[in-house]
Amino acid sequence: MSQLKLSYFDFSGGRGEPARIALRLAGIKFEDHRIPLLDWPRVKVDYPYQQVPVMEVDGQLLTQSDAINRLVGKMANLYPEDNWQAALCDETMDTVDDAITLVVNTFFMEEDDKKRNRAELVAGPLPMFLSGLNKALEASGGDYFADGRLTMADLKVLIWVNGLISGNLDYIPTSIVADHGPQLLRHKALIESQLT
Ligand SMILES: N[C@@H](CCC(=O)N[C@@H](CS)C(=O)NCC(=O)O)C(=O)O
Repeated sequence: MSQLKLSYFDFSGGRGEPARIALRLAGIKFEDHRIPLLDWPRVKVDYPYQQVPVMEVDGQLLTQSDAINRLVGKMANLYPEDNWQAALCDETMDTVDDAITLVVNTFFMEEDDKKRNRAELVAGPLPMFLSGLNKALEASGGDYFADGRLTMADLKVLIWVNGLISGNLDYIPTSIVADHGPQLLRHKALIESQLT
């Protein structure tokens, strides 16, 4: 059994959360290394590309959340074996990551810039991503994004949707998912029912 250590920030959600959930769900032992946000400016130089999540596997470092999600998904049987279904799973994770990047880019803006930038996201790009994912979910049968079963794609969408409706993102209305991706809320309920 490999020694696993997953480093990410000390909160629930974000790019590190799908791998945490998958490892827990599969009962795979790992060190859940949570970095306090206040420590980050001091410790970021210790991480490749100065970003997290980072997964350590027997002392070797793996960066990039979706590379980590694929690895963990294979370990946890939450990643499709079929090539086409695996591609759909990747497509969903990459789409969500594009949308995450748009919002993360606004995190450290001055308040006025943040307000204007987020209003622009709410006016176009975020509804576009939500309705696109809503359609993709319907096209794959309405319950799961790939393989007709729970995969890493579902966990990545769930965590992103939970962030959007959390009320923690100023200037992004919590109704945005209901307004532009209503099936994603049904999907959220289905996936969460399998995590308890
Ligand atoms: N493409 C990378 C992006 C990683 C990334 O931007 N991580 C953010 C947290 S979600 C981060 O480390 N931010 C801190 C910083 O850039 O200083 C991935 O998918 O892992």
